[in-house]
Amino acid sequence: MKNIELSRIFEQIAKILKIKEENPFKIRAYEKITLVLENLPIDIETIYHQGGLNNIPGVGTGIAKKIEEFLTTGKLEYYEKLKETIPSGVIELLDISEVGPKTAKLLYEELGVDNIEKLEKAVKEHRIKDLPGMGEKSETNILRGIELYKRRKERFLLGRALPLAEEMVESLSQLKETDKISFAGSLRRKKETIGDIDILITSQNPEKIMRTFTSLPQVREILAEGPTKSSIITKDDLHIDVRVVEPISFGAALQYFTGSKAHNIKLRELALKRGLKINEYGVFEVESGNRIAGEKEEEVYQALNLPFIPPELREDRGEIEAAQEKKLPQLIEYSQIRGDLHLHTKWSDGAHTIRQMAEAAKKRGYKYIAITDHSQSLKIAGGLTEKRLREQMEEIQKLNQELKDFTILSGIEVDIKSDGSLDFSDEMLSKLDVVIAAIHSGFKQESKIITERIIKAMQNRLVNILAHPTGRLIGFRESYQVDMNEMIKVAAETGTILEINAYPERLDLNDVYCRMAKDKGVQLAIETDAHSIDGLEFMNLGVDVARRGWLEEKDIVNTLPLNELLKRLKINNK
Ligand code: DGT
Ligand code: CA
Ligand code: CA
Repeated sequence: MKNIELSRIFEQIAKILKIKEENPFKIRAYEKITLVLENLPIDIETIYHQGGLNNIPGVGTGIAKKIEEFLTTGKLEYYEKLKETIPSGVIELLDISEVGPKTAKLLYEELGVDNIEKLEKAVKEHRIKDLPGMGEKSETNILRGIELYKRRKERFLLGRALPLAEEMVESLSQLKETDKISFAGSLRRKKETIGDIDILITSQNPEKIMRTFTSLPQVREILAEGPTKSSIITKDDLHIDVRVVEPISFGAALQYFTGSKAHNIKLRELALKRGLKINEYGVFEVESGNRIAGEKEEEVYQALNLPFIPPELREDRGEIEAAQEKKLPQLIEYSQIRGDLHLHTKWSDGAHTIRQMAEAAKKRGYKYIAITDHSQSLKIAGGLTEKRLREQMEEIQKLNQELKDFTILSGIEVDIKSDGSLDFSDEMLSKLDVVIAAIHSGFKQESKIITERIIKAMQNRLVNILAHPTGRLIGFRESYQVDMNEMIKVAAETGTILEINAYPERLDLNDVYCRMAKDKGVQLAIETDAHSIDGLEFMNLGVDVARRGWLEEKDIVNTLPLNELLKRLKINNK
């Protein structure tokens, strides 16, 4: 989705104009479009292709042209020119949420601060508090802003890191010197964001591996290069560590470097109680010093009389205790997914036809999909009126007669309006196979109001699934202030299925809430919310989240065969 990227550019434009003390109305227009884009639930590219830019509130001809330019060329001439009119470091200062344009200008003019490093230094030397309008509190705030900025820059979305890392592993595994190779660290645990990428290799020729790794075309900067360990930064800003270990230690190293740290600490304590020592080289008897495991990762757990613990569970959230009691969950696997229940098409804001989506889904081995376009209130997304929805249902019926061994379900992503009522009559909703309800506005309502609003929608017996339940966009937008205990309780009472939205920036519900939901007997659906054929690919990210949330096949409704799924959707316990 280019929405966030574009909104950042317009935000920057507004800020630069502010530094330059330009026309306030012009600045206001850019601020407005920033906000609109940030909250736009639909892909701006889709809207553009459907000729709908002018229907977006706050988009006049000038801004529409700029959006078009950015979408077609990947650049914005006006912005590039504007940036040249002030030192680039001063604009960088604006990336810190606590530094506004006025402050940036002040810092630059009074103290010569023109980058973040200098800013941090100035704060720490308490040179800021005495500037006009500033104080000790400003220094604390700016310092916190710098921390946040650094953290945001340091972590990558799983969905972005994974393909890049896979490409890197692919390159390295093709070397004839590479024997075994695996990810470790947070990437192997499939955490939603990744700090750095850890790769382990066994080889007879570590030097050759190091040389090849540090000279791969993806490398921008070499941070460290040693005989068995190197670190680099890629052109996409990813930080990658590669270690070559002895074959006899590969399992122990994999276990150690997969982490998490908390899991490993717990495991080491357990080992010590049994007179054993675990480290990245193996498992050893403390007294004799004898090695009893290390080549295979399973052996490390076996040495402690534990079954293998899947990497996704290794967070010290009770997995070691569960393993001791032989109560580890049988985690859901991608191959168990039989269909995708949240898809958009050209009928609203998607890029492909129903037939194209169905054929792509069939190719993935699915048995069914649900078409769930937007409802009428969402005009900018080309939301369907009741009439259009009926026409769509007819088209789906016809397609189903043609398709063999595959079924398209008729559904809708019905908008939950600001008072919790739904965008269609019960009469209309009752004709559909799948009803997904979701919020697309009023994200900032206070907790009590937004909780009641969502609950009201879940209590409608025709609502099957609640989509992207918390609304967060990782690194960009916080969750709604919804009371999660309450939401999960009502989902359990009403039989409402909660979505795990597999879109990389969403992953919503997250792992922790998934587990909370499961513990209360709530079922979930893993859905891509795809707006194009490519979007179907993110299903595996949703499965990763579900696995981190301890979910099993029985917890996920889209593992059911079609007839059972239809029964489940009808009953809904309501
Ligand atoms: P990240 O990179 O921040 O997303 O998270 P991780 O978990 O990949 O952390 P990283 O890259 O610093 O280290 C990889 C693994 O190595 C970590 O999960 C556990 C292990 N490890 C690193 N340092 C220590 C340590 O001081 N003690 C123990 N027990 N394990 C460590
Ligand atoms: Ca890491
Ligand atoms: Ca690391």
